[in-house]
Amino acid sequence: MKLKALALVATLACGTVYAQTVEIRDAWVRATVKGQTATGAFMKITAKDDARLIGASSPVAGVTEVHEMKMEGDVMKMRAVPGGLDLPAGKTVELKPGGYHMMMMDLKAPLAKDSAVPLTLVFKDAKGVESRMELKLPVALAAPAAMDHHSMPHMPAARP
Ligand SMILES: [Cu+2]
Repeated sequence: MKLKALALVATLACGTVYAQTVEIRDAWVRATVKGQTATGAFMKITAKDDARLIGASSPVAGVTEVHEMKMEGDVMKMRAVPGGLDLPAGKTVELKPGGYHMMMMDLKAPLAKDSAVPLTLVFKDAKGVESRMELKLPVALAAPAAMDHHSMPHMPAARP
């Protein structure tokens, strides 16, 4: 069981997914428990040319939205990012706990640790052309430490 999980994480950590001009790294979804109906997905997104993340969907969730967390007085609040998330050319935008995140709501079933969740991202480039990217995200309890490339021992056998 442990070995299988490690292999999955290593594959995703070493693999990089490209749409035309967008790179996604270190993507993961937070595991949920029974009765929990929402969770967050996190990743690093780098667009080669100016673009915008305008939507997302997943078969495991009724609604998937890009959210941001903001302090309002003493209260941490989150809301959908109006018009989508700006991806300035060459700049890595990080979706992480406490900041921007992909909110997955109306979950149809609990997301078990070490499973994988399909996620489709929809981007719009500066010319208004939309493109889709299909991802498969590992489900974890917290940001997998192995996703830090620099601290990860290199295991050639585990590479795709
Ligand atoms: Cu949210």
